[in-house]
Amino acid sequence: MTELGAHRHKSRQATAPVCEAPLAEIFVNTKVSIVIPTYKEVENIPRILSKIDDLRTKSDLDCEVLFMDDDSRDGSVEAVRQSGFEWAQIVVRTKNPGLSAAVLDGFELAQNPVLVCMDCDLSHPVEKIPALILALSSGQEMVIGSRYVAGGSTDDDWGLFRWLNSRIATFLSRPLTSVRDPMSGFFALRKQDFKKAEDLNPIGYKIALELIVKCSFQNIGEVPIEFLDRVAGESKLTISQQLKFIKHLRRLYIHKFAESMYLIQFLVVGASGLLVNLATLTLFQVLGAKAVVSIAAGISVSMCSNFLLNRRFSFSYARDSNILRQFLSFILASMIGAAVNYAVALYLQSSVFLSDSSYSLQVSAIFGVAAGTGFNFIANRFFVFRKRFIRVPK
Ligand SMILES: Nc1nc2c(ncn2[C@@H]2O[C@H](COP(=O)(O)OP(=O)(O)O)[C@@H](O)[C@H]2O)c(=O)[nH]1
Ligand SMILES: [Mg+2]
Repeated sequence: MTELGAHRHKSRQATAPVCEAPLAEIFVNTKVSIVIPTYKEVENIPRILSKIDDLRTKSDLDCEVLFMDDDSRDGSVEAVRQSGFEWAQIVVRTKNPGLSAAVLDGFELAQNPVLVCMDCDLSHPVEKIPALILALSSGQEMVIGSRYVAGGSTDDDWGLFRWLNSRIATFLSRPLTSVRDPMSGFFALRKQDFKKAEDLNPIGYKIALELIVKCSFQNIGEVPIEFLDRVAGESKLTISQQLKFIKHLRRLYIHKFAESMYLIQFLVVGASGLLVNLATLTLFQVLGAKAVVSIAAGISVSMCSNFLLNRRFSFSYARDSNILRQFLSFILASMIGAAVNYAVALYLQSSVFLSDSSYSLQVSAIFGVAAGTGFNFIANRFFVFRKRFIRVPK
């Protein structure tokens, strides 16, 4: 394990036993399904098959290969057939296209207890598959071929943009996992663990990250890999895929930090309401409106924007409910929230501080705002935008 350079990420769990068995012994009992998502990879299919064939011969690895192709119609099907390898098959998908969906379908179809996912473009070194399996057999729940642990690397001609992109994506996923390279498309796990995944959502490109969060893996190993740029064919990673990543991240955050995510989004919306309030107020002022009108306009517009943003983001699960009913209860909750704010501030000022010592009014007001916001959050979460449970008729 150590000599293979696998790095462990653990959380409060006992250290997995280090496996000392030689490769061949491990492979006697390990059957592997290699799942390769493909879209227009006709040039790369024979190359990766020939590398996997070499590996099978050298290491006695018993594996099947499943190309999960999104109807490329570029000769990929023929390329797999012509290879003559009975252990390789291609599945042509015509519904629900997408890299992650293709990988998940492949994992469902896979016949063997160990699953490996890798790209077809030879960016991921086939020779590292044994190292992934070895680390898995030493007790890890998932093992990732990693560019960002000691010994790992990306191709030298990765442009600054691509490097930054990958690094920023990894940074944004940090609260979800301590894995150094959760964006990697090269990883191994057990089929039985994959089956435990809750509520998998095959959005975007980052299938490893999805599995790490949805399978709640605690014990993940990383094996350094040298990531090579593709030589043939083109990358399918587009700007729209990058935007999907933000959506994907938000869903994973909500999955992992459910209640605190509602609160964080509610507070961000509240802060945006302050900006909307000030902008509206200033606009009315510039247009020559009186102060009473400008202030009222600021409050009204920001309440509407807060309502709409909370409905769309903070409590998006409730956005199919009746909007008018929600809006009226939102106004009611805000009014009660304002009263709570007022009462707490007044009580502190008159009964606790008992004097007008320096800044006591401001301190009272801050506690008032905190109490009002807390009330507003609870009222919104459990009353205005409450979850509706639909009773299933018997
Ligand atoms: N089935 C399927 N495979 C895809 C799709 N998009 C990309 N792939 C495959 O996923 C792997 C990684 O894609 P690639 O374009 O190389 O992404 P990059 O390495 O991030 O530039 C390759 O094997 C692609 O052929 C898709 O929409 N469907
Ligand atoms: Mg690639």
